[in-house]
Amino acid sequence: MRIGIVCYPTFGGSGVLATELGKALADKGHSVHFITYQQPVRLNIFNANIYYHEVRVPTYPLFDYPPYEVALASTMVDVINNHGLDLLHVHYAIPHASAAYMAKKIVEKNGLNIPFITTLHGTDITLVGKDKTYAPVVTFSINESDAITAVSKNLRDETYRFFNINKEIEVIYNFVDVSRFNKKPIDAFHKVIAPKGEKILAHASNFRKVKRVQDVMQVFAKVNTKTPSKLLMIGDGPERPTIEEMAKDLGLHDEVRFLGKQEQIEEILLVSDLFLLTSDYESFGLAALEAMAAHTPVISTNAGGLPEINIHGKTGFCAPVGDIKTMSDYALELLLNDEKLKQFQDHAFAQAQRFDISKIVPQYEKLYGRFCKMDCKKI
Ligand code: GMT
Repeated sequence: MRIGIVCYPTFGGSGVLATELGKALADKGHSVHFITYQQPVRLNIFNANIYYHEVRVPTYPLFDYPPYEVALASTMVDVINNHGLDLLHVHYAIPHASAAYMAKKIVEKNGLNIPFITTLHGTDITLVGKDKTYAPVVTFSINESDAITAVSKNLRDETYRFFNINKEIEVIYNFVDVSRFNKKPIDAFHKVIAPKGEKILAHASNFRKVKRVQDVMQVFAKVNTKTPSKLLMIGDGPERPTIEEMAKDLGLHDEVRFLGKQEQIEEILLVSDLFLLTSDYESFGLAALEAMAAHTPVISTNAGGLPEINIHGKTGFCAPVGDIKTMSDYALELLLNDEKLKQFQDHAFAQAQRFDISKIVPQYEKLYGRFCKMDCKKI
């Protein structure tokens, strides 16, 4: 099939997932056309089946806000016409679904029927999408999608709750390439981070308010009073300066390391004993799944779709949002009991295997197959 993928090219979960999906589809012989304003960060390989089309947004003195959505729709039309796409798969509703709708309508005038599939990822619904500034367009473009998928049952249910959706939303969970994470940890790396054999806790996110990174720091502060430990903060974003200050104020400057954005996140997760995700909301929590694939149990909140991924009492623990004490007690329950920690590590890895790329990508292929025209190249 010839598939157009539209996503945000950044480190955010939706962009990572879309890029990994495109790479996997290309490996299976499909032609994959990424349409974004920048080369996606995870698109770091050469594959003859992958094409990248940059959306250029010319500036003009009249524009306070250059019209990205118009440029995106026009690029989609161009790629559909010049590369004979069979379908478009857009990740994150805003503004990708409405741009896809516009592109679909434009090519329809030339007798082309291009289905578009919208995958909802989280904040496109729960935070940004439901804002009344965007809601009418989001509702319309979701309803106009030929198929809609959500990355968890929770996100599907939230979408029905917030918007007037008159179509089925199918759940296709996010995935992880377990083979990438299932490696031996690098000993030397462990020694550099924790020279005295301290326990290592990790957190990865885009440091936005929704992640409640202050809670990560507070949980760690409590853990650190009971057991020698280090905290690795992976990623970057608006809350980082505040949280760096907080680490200093708590006297944890030497125990916390800010690693910034990391492409080889698996190496860090592999040396970590626990992963912390204290978010206000996560539709899924791809970062938690990646941790589990690296045999790292997760202490998370029970918000959104997290309990669908992090099985309480098995792969880690879930606690109410903001409940620092419970989260730190759970963390210590594992960190102070090697046998229990090992059990949880095994369960975490087994859970990650259920979300392996080999199990989820065929679900997308099956979905695409429903819309594939008779003359569509099957592979
Ligand atoms: O986590 C973020 O803030 C980034 C955001 C995105 O769209 O890039 O992530 C959302 O999509 C991810 C991939 O499906 C999910 O794993 C995240 O849980 C979800 N984030 C939220 O719901 C806050």
